[in-house]
Amino acid sequence: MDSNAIRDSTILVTGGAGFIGSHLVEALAPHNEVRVLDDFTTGDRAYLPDDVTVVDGDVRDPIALQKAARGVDVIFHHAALVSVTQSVDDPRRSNQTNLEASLLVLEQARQEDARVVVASSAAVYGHPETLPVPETASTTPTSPYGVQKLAADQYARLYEGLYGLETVALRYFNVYGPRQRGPYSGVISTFLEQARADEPITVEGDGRQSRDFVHVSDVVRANLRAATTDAVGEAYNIGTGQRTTILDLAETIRTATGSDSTIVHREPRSGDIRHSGADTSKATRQLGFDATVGIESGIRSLVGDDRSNAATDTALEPNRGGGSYR
Ligand code: UD2
Repeated sequence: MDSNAIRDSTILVTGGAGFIGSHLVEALAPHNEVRVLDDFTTGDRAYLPDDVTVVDGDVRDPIALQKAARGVDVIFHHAALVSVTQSVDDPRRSNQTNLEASLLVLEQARQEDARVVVASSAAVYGHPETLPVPETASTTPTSPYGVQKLAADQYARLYEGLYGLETVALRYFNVYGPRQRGPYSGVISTFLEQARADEPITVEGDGRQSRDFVHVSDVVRANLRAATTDAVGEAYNIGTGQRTTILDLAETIRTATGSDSTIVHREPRSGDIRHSGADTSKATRQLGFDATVGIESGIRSLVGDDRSNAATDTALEPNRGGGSYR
């Protein structure tokens, strides 16, 4: 265990039964009293350790939030509608969860004098003006989702300045790992499913667009750093600093799975960002964070999961093998 790691604290994880939240809960639970607020629309109780307290409710509901947050030291705010497409289809609905609820969380944290770690996104940059993109780059989101994440990220900064609340915003690049699934999940889980079924792998556009894919175990480590850092009131890029094209990703997944899938091209996604990659030097300098899982080993470990047919198991998970979230 990292000597800086948070322990003996009372912690709320909103969205704690979801993809990123549940991995974080798993890392926190052995050393802290952990509560989870989740409405289980995409989350799953099976992901949660037995000794966490579950509040089954919507993060937009102030009563549920108040109940879950009473007496906490830290709130990790991961409840969100993560689909960019959904946010384009229904901006007001996604605004309620991604922005209005974030403001509720910050207000509740003021009541409790709790630190807040906000899940922000690379989507705040829109088409990045430089690559890799630093936190100081201009922020011109191309989707309601990006606007909502940017506003929540800015509110976090503002609450530190205005009210002295300890806040940290983590701008995740493209996160992948076990438990990422469903119609709105990312390209890696989609390609893996297609490869496993020997169905065509659907590359949107020419496939030469690139992303910075960061493994969920690294994202958990960044959260643990954010919980104890003195450098609050700041936003940090959380990525690997390495970019992979979608076409290379398709090939890597096809090879790793031994799949017979063909690679087919579809229409490019409208408004798709061409290239995205993190300058992570600020996180390195101020949080002591560096990603440890490269794309090839991250994919291999995911494929290993599939082969062993274990829905949530991975060598990179802390309780189930050699890896850890330190
Ligand atoms: C955005 C954010 C990411 C996160 C996510 C939440 C950026 C750079 N990234 O991810 O941080 O907030 O939204 O949803 O803003 N693709 C295919 N075939 C498929 C599926 C996807 O080719 O079957 C392509 C897609 O066109 C895109 C890339 O893969 O170019 C990544 O798509 P994604 O949906 O996994 O993630 P992205 O970058 O929209």
